[in-house]
Amino acid sequence: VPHTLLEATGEPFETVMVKLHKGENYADEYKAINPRSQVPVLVADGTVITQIFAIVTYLDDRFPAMGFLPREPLPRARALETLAWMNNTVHPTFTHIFLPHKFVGDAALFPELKRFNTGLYRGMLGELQVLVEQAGAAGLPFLSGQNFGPLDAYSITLLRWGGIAGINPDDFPPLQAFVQRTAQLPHVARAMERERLQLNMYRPAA
Ligand SMILES: N[C@@H](CCC(=O)N[C@@H](CS)C(=O)NCC(=O)O)C(=O)O
Repeated sequence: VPHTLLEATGEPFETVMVKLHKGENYADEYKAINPRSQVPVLVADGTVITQIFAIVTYLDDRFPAMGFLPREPLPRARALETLAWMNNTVHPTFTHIFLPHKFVGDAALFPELKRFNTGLYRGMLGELQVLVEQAGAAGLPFLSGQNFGPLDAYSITLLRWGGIAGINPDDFPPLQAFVQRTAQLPHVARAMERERLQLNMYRPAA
């Protein structure tokens, strides 16, 4: 999400790959940057910023001409409401599926934790699709208005993760169409290409 915003600004920035599956985020070198061992991290002017919410609101303040988030108080509150929901509800629901060991010690419970949270996650993608439909009905090209912003980038991430969780994106045609269109924006395509991210991760069960 932060990478797409940084790409959109056209300002130079450096990316660093942190391989979670190799535990690189638990190495001392990384913990010196973020003691919570999570990605993403933005180092701006020598200062570390963690948490997607803080990083994207910082980028919005730093590059106001991009209009990543609305400036008017009520539309801004509405956009931050959705951003908070994506970050504090939908994202951690996927974490239960992707990293179940963070939530329960007994590995025998992982399948049930994944199954239950996949059901919750599917419902949340349905909620996200309603937001996409409402923006479309209001004639807005993006989730928070006329400009691309973090809600649009997060939508790509969340539908893509649904595929990893075994949820077919074809089950959400309006959301999928929105995500496919947004992923083609040059700055989004550049960020995905650099990270070698494939948009559709869904593989039907054998
Ligand atoms: N609330 C955090 C969530 C970040 C997060 O969940 N990061 C995950 C990857 S999606 C991570 O680094 N997990 C590694 C771990 O916890 O071991 C944020 O907004 O930055």
